[in-house]
Amino acid sequence: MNIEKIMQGLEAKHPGEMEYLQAVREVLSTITEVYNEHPEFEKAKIAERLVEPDRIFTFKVPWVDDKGEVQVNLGYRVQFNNAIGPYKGGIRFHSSVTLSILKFLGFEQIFKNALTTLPMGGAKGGSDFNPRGKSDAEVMRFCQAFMVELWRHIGPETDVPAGDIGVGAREVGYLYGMYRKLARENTGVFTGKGLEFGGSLIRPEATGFGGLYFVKQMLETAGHSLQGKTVAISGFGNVAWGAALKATELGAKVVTISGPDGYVYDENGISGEKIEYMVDLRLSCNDIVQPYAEKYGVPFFAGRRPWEVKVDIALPCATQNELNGNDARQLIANGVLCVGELSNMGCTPEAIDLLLDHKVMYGPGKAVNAGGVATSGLEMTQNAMHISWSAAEVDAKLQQIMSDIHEQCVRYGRQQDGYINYMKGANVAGFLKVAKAMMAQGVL
Ligand code: 2IT
Repeated sequence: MNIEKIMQGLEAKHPGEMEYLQAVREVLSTITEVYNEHPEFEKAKIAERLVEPDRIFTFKVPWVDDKGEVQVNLGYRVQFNNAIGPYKGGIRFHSSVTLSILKFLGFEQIFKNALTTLPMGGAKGGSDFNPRGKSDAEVMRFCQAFMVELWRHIGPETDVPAGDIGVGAREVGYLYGMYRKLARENTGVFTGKGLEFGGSLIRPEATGFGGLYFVKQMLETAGHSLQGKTVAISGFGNVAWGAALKATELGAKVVTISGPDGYVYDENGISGEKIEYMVDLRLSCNDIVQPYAEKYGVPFFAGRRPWEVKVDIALPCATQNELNGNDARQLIANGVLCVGELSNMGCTPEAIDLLLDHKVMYGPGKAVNAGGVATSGLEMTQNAMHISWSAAEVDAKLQQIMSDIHEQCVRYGRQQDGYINYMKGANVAGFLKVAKAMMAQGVL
């Protein structure tokens, strides 16, 4: 594989799409070795075919705000690859959303979904709509306007969206409601739905729970345990909440959460009702964590990130590129054991290189946060069977899936010296599954 040639081609066609190019380069550079062992991949131009989405829908989303003013946002759905199953991936509503962001997320989703062992292809969608400060009625009108365009492109066996940043249970409810009305069917085309209309138990917790099951296995494989470990978490949304719950349950102590305004340091541990308070913070739609510091009388560090705190485990749970080279250097200097990405592409390439060079355990988002979409896959199964499983059944399946993902990473990522390069392991395992499916189905 000639990576530079592929990258130059992509840069020329998609100039300035930095996040997308970053995600593609990371995957290609870790799969080169295995790619070159399969001359049939090169002949079939698997890499060149994999890096471009199958198709992208871009649409206008006009809606009326509470003052009666007309607002216009952009909406997208990137259907990246459906070689192993229907397109599957979340919808992100955030002011930072661009095509580059959604293409990187859709690309990552292909490999993540392949790792889950379930039949799901890769996709992502979203809008530059900013939910911050919006009323409930505005969110509803926006979701309905978004779905008026999107509904034609999705379906239970075609493309199954879910939540992501800015899209939680409330938004999924409004989006799904409009889909159901327009399509005149109730087939569960969204995941992350409310329990009353086809949602799965444990789906809200799944990304965080799955992440901690994975981190637990990473630690145990290296002869450590979660018991008594200190954990820095970034973000305060759904993923951070689930991670804090499970980390605490497994005996670790979570000492930070963060928002765009800064981070709070709670040395006594963020547990019990303090974790539930994170939900209030999120529902207030102000996108800040400072009120936590005021409520519980703990320090707040404005404009700073939690990676400067001395901890055993760092879990980025907020957004892409939220842990950079300087943050990694600080964590390493403080003796960090493990960095697990619960956000997608949470670490910059420089941060990853530093962690790998210093033999810090590093779990990439594709593996660590795959429990969310895996449980979405379980929601699809329950909908297709018209049944619902108990929380214990779903949790047991989630644990099994995270364990299978860990095993795949170890299989393809273990180095001669015993160190496990989870990034390489996850990329190679995910890639091989998709590449073999593409080979078997011909040039499409
Ligand atoms: O990044 C992700 O894996 C998600 N936002 C969840 C996607 C899904 O379809 O559940």
